[in-house]
Amino acid sequence: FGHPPVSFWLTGLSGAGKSTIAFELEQRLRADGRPCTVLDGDNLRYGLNCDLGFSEDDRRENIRRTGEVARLMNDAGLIVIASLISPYRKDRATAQRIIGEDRFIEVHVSTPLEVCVARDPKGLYKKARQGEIRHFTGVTSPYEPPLAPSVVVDTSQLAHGGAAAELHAYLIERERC
Ligand code: GGZ
Repeated sequence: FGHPPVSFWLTGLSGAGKSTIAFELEQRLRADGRPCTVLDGDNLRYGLNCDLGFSEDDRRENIRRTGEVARLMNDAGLIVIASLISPYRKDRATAQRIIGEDRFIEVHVSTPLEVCVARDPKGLYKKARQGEIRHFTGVTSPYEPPLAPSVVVDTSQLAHGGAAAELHAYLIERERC
């Protein structure tokens, strides 16, 4: 291989399938023998980002820190798969600037809100609608879709595992050029 490691940045609503795609892609890259790691927003909030909530300022800091970690990991030779709602365009632009334009791959996990609400795997949409969770993305907090993502995947339109396969193929194609 010997290609400089990239950072996939998966953005999309809660329940869109970001974490599932991230861990499936990690498995595929590991099978290729490529060092990689997942930076999952929800997981990072238990450690590195446990002091942060969901206000606009806290999300900005969450994304900035995760971008800095992604950069360090890329520098150390790992492919990074970051999966965070990252709802604000300006915060994703910050992550891109930190990581480096040439190695930042923005992926919009574009599963529609109504599908995410119907899935509601953790019951969070229900709670948000009942007013039990504040600033919930898609309900009481905005989501700004990327204007020019490198890849768009909608898990409601793809077979199981299809999105990770698409991202895997995207990277192979990109490295062929
Ligand atoms: C959005 C929330 C909220 C609010 C808790 N808004 O689907 P999940 O549960 O497992 O993952 C979501 C996670 C979002 O963390 P991120 O670090 O990705 O968000 S951001 O990039 O916007 O900073 C969701 C859960 O946390 N969760 N409260 N109010 N998601």
